[in-house]
Parts: sequence; structure tokens; C-alpha cells
Amino acid sequence: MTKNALITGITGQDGSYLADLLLEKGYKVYGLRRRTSVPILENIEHIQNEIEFIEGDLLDLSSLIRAVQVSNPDEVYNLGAQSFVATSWDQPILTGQATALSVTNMLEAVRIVKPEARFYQASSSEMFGKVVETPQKETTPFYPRSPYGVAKVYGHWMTVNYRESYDMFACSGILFNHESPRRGIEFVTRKITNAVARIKLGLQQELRLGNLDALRDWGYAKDYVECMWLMLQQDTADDYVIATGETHSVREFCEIAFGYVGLDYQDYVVTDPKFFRAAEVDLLLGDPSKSINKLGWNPQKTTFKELVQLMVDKDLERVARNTNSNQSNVLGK
Ligand code: NDP
Ligand code: GDR
Repeated sequence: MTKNALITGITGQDGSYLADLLLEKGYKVYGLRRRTSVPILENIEHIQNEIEFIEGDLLDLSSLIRAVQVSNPDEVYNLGAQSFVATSWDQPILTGQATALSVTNMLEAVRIVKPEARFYQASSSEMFGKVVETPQKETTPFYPRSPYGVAKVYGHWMTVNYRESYDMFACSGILFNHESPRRGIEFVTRKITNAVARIKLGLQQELRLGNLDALRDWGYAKDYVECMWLMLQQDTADDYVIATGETHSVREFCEIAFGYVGLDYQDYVVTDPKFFRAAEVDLLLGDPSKSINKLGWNPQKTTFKELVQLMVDKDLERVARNTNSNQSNVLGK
């Protein structure tokens, strides 16, 4: 029988890859989408006719109740959030509403309308923040370092609490950074690969970045959404760390990305205090043992180097295409 899935955050990086995966698996996919002045479709353009969109906002409980009623989901993937850490200092209250309280809104909508639906919450390695042990695993205590991290801790514990209070099948996936060509342009990986493409094609002269020494455990988003699905296929609900078990610096990311197109990052990268954070997360390194053993997941499907290179390739292709079409427009072709 066809399963129904409801995805919040479907226009984002993870939502779009998860929708691809669930459609491939034969699910009927419903996506919660906000009303915007112009449609945000970049990541889901290729599948927009296969998704049933439901207009709603995570801050508006009544729209979420309606979304659960309309979609009658077997599985709910709660991926929507204000997800950019830097913005969370500029908009801490909005972040609290969209990243923390929104989780309770979604859990309540499911509890009221369809409590037997399986629920996935997009938790984050940012909850470990100023890490108290390395590598970080499911039992590592949290020490968030940003309003975003604090909001995610709240969402995580509400998910655990609904599991324990109402016996709901609610899982929290503690995902470490994962990237792709569909990553928002302000995140450091995409900012670098987009700049590499533009510099290589003569459209940009320098790249201004913040802390080059920050260390992250970076994986490939397309590999990571598979874990979200796997968590909801288990006999019991649980929480899992999803990571590669390797850590690399922003500097190393630059080295590989620029090196791939024959350039030396030191000739182009300039540090700018504007991009340093009020409180930094210096080191993230996840221990994916539980997801390997219990979910049968392979954390090294795409290596770090392959990830950087595939992102650079896509940005080169995209920047070249946009430049050509702009030139055609100017020439009236
Ligand atoms: P994105 O920023 O790419 O996508 C966020 C999505 O949330 C967008 O679809 C956005 O919609 C939607 N959204 C934001 N606010 C609201 C709202 N008030 N109501 C409804 N929808 C809203 O994030 P990612 O895909 O990278 O991440 C998915 C989730 O996983 C997020 O919760 C993120 O915090 C979390 N996470 C991400 C990690 C990563 O490395 N990518 C790691 C760990 C956790 P719109 O397009 O309209 O703005
Ligand atoms: P992060 O991702 O904060 O880890 O959150 P981001 O790519 O924004 O930053 C990673 C590291 O790079 C450093 N950095 C810069 N970051 C940005 N954005 N821009 C810069 O110019 C720059 N220079 C250096 C940052 O200081 C940081 O240390 C991501 C998001 O997807 C969250 O939603 C998710 O929960 C976590 O990953 C896990």
C-alpha cells in the first residue's frame, strides 16, 4: 500500500533530497510550503509536479493541523527551521519560534490528528557546541553556543518528551554538517565553491571568509537523508548521531576546492572580521557507530574530497550557464 509522507522544509536542501528519495520509494509526498512573494522552487523544480504542496507555516499551529489532516501521513519529517547559525544572533526570537517552538507545534499537530504517525525531528550537532567530549555521540552532554543551538536543544528534548509522554514514534536525528550543490549560498561550503567557480571564470577577484580554523565533520546531504528514512523504519523510536567520523577545517575545504581548479586559495581568500561569530563552535567530530550498527548505514559513501569536487563541478556548470544566458539576453538572442 502506498505510504504518505509529510515533509516540512521541502524547499530546503534536505527536504528536496528527501522528497527525491521518498518519491523513488513510491511514497505519496506532501510538502508544507510557505507563501512567498515569488515561489522558492530552485531545489524542487524537477519534482514539483509530483509533490502535493500544502500552504502553511511552522509558526501557525492551525495550518499544521490542516497539513496533517490533508496528508494523513504515515511518516512526518520535520525539517523546517531558521537554519543559519549566524542569523540566529541577529534574529534570536524568530529563531526561537521557527527552530524551537515550531517543533512543539508540529508534535502537537501530529498528536492531535494522527498520533500513530512516525515523526522525525531534524536535530543538530550544533547542540554539542562547546564540546565536552570528542568524538560526540548520542550520550554526549549538550553545550550549545548560539541561539540556533539552544533552539535545537529544545526541539530535541520535546521530541524525546513526546515519545516518553505519549508513546509516540518520535525520533531525533542528530545530524552533523551535510552539504551539496543544493546548499544555501551563505553556508561556508557553498560560499566557497560558488566563489571558486566565479573566480575561475573571471567574475570575482577575492573571497572574504571568517574563521578558517573551524573544524567540521562534513558529509553529503544526499547520503544523510537516507538515515532519516531508516530511523523511521525501525521497530522502536530512538535518537541517532549521523556523521562521517572525520573532521576537516574550513581552510582544508578551501585548499581542496581551489586546488581542484588549479588555483591556490591563499591568493584569493581574505579573512574579514564581519564573518566571525559571537561564539564559535571550534570542533565537531561525530561518532556514527550507533547508526552503522543499528541502521546499517555507510558513513563514507561519499568522501570529503569527492563532496568538495562535486560541489565545485556543479557551481562551475551553473555559473557558466548563467553567464552564457545573461550574455544571450544582452545580445538579444
Ligand atoms: P535549509 O535552510 O536549506 O531549509 C530550511 C527549510 O525550512 C526551508 O524549506 C524553509 O522554507 C523552511 N522554513 C523555515 N522557516 C519556516 C517556517 N516558519 N515555516 C515553514 N517552513 C519554514 O535547511 P537544511 O535543508 O540544510 O536543513 C534541514 C533541517 O535540518 C533544518 O531544521 C536544519 O536546522 C537541520 N540541520 C541541518 C544540517 C545541515 O548540515 N544541513 C545539520 C543538522 C541539522 P523557505 O524555503 O520558504 O525559506
Ligand atoms: P554551521 O555552518 O554554522 O556549522 O551550521 P556554516 O557553513 O555556516 O559554518 C561552518 C563554519 O565555517 C565558519 N566560517 C564561515 N561560515 C559562514 N557561513 N560564512 C563564512 O564566511 C565563514 N567563514 C568561516 C563558521 O564560523 C563555522 O565555524 C550548519 C547549518 O546547516 C546548521 O543548520 C546545522 O545544524 C549545522 O551545520 C550542523
